[in-house]
Amino acid sequence: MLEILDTTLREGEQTPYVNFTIDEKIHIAKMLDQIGVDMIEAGDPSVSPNIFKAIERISALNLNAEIVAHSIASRAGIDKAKACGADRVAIFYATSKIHLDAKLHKTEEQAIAIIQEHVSYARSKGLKVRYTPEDATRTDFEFLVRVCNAAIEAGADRISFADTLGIMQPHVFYDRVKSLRERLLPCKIDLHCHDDYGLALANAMSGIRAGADCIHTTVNGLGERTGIPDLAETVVAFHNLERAEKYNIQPLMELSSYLEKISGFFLAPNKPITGQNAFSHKSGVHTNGILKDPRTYEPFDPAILGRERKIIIDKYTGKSAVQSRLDEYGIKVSDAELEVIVNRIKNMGDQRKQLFDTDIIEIAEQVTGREMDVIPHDISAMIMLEVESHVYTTSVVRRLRGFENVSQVYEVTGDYDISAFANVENMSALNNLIEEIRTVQGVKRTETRMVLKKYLSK
Ligand code: HCA
Ligand code: CU
Repeated sequence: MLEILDTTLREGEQTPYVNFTIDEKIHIAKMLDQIGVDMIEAGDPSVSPNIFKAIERISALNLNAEIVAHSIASRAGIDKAKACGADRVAIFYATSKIHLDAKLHKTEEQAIAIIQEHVSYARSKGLKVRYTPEDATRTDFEFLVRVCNAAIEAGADRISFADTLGIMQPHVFYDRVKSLRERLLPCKIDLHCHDDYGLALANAMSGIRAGADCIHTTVNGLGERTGIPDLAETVVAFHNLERAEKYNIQPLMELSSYLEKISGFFLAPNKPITGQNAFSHKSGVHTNGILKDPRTYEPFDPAILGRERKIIIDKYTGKSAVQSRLDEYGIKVSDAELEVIVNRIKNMGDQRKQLFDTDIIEIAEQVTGREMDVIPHDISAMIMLEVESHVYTTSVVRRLRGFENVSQVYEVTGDYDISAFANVENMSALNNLIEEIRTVQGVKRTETRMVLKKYLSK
């Protein structure tokens, strides 16, 4: 059965400019445990005192997940892994010729001796041991098998087959993992696939098919350079495509948004599963299909993630989508009026980027000559923010831009430092948004102004 090791707290914190506080790490670990990941790689305790403390606190939580500390092959590092209370130490030592020659200045025989010595040392301390041949996919295969079997003989019960540079392709990786499985002494095989060519999850899935046991993930695909497989994509892909259903899907979205906020590392809208556009439909042909039966253009129901589908109204929109939006508001129009409304929307879409329900209602008013007594479901609001004097305004702006509902952010002069334009579905969403904005570090005070009527620029 598939296993997942999430390494947001170790590999994820190796993302350029991303650092977590201890409390943030504890929150992440608890949510990962709710999702049901099998192992949490919580950090390398030798890197900094706070990383040590974070692993110590996470180990003390007694989560279901096994807690793994990462370490280079050093006795001091292994001692720290033991001292912080981790269940397992993951010792990494590179095995490719380029790493041995240029970085470690060791021969293959010396490398084997060092690895065996440190695996045995960690075992003697009562730790479970994973051994990672770093840069495994560029390592001579015969040597790789020898090193891994030496580590297993010394007491490692897991090997992490690391595609450190993300150079594999699914069919090549499949063959490699299959041979490795055949040639290794009994052990579990982890797959640590980097995403340099955008193939990380595809490689990992094919490695599991070839007989490996575990995939390494991070929330939002964080990690060195382009990161590793995203936790949500991995869980949902296995759940839907492979019927591996042991993980809890519902908290994935919340965890992804939480990571966006605390890391300042924002998802591209077209990112699968958790991206803003993952369940949005635009062209007339697509929206018409979706309105008749969502299965026409949705690979699965967004409700499994607690998400909703969205129909975008703009110049690509056809009559059926506009009619259904007007129906939502109880606005009745004739066929001829509908045609004019759709044309106006197309013209406006040609000039502007985004149409809100306020705009659509206004167009309906203009076309029919009747005043519509309806309140748009989506509410526009200006949120004014005062920033603490010791905080860079730009750092708050950066966080604000990560909120899905905040469309425009301005740094301004006057009593407030920032003005943000938000568009939300209803009052409670607006309330939540303001609450969340207040938790952003450096925000001292907010004032919200609801937009009653909007006048469109010509
Ligand atoms: C690195 C190490 C590593 C280790 C992977 C693992 C890699 O930062 O180079 O221990 O499973 O990608 O090789 O992240
Ligand atoms: Cu890595």
